[in-house]
Amino acid sequence: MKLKLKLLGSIVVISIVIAMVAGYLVYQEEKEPCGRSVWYTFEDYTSHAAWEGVANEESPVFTPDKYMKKPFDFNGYENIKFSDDKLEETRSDDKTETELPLHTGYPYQLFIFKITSENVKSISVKWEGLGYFFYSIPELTGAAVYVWNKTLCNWTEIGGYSNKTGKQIITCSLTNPSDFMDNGFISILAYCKILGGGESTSHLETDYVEVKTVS
Ligand SMILES: [Ca+2]
Repeated sequence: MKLKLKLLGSIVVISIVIAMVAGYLVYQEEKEPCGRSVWYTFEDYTSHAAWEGVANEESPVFTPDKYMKKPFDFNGYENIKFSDDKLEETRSDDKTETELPLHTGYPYQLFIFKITSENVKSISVKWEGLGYFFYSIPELTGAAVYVWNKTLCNWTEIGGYSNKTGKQIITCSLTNPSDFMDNGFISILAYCKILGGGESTSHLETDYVEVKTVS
């Protein structure tokens, strides 16, 4: 009788453990229905790359390679790898002397991320920075962020702002990642919307930029 009770007790204990493990596994399955998230930042700038330049057009019209004017240097990458109020600046008078008209245009920064995630279901982009002609006059501020859409062969604007002073954060989630991943690369363009001219320079500054993929 004692042996039977012991056996019954053991069966009950084992059943409870199995039920708990099964419950835990179901919970894990429900807890992560969206899969795995991976963040890409310029902490790793051997995989990703950034350039800066000054454009003549009010909005981007060329393919990403045309915006690869001046590569970021070490300090440039250091400034954009964290959201820490250390900003990398590009000014409208940063043009080389061979480019005319001198000191006129829209400063921009191009960020290209190499994405190694597989079966990507969505892409989120975050940019922190500012564009301005006069930092302290809201009417003279403005920037926009674009992502290269290889399907449309054009830049898709994912956000922008104007009439605000201080650092701004622009975020966007893209649910059709195949349009934006070009051979595993995503191109993001931050663009000052204020024309700089002569000695009155306009500025584009980036504090931080990141891409998150969900697979
Ligand atoms: Ca920073």
